[in-house]
Amino acid sequence: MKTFKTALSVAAVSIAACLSTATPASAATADNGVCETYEICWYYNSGYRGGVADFTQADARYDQNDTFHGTGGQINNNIASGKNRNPGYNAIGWQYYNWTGWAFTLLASGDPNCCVSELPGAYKNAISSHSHRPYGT
Ligand SMILES: [Ca+2]
Ligand SMILES: [Ca+2]
Repeated sequence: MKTFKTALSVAAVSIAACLSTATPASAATADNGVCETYEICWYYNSGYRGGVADFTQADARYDQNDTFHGTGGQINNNIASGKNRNPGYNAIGWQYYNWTGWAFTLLASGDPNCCVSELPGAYKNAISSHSHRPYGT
């Protein structure tokens, strides 16, 4: 019986893993400080400068432990510019945790609106989570 229960919990974990990877497929390594193909990359300064935060998955909450690589501190409410390097997915930055408030979209890479060298007024230093959506939807 114990073995059976273990098998069940492994199956549950596998299902959860599948659900959480509904966002971009990736050959990139998230959170290594390098902005790679398939990633969304946020920068502490405008012009894609200062510290970088590189993601392959959605993140519902930039908390205290989420910091830029290199210059800069916490990601939350500190993003000044961003690049979407995923060709299949738009990246959407949100005002608040859990993908709420206003949304600022970076279209898929290859689109002229994939990247913004300086977030406009109210969006700058205000993004707190991000999600993905297939390009063209
Ligand atoms: Ca990376
Ligand atoms: Ca915010």
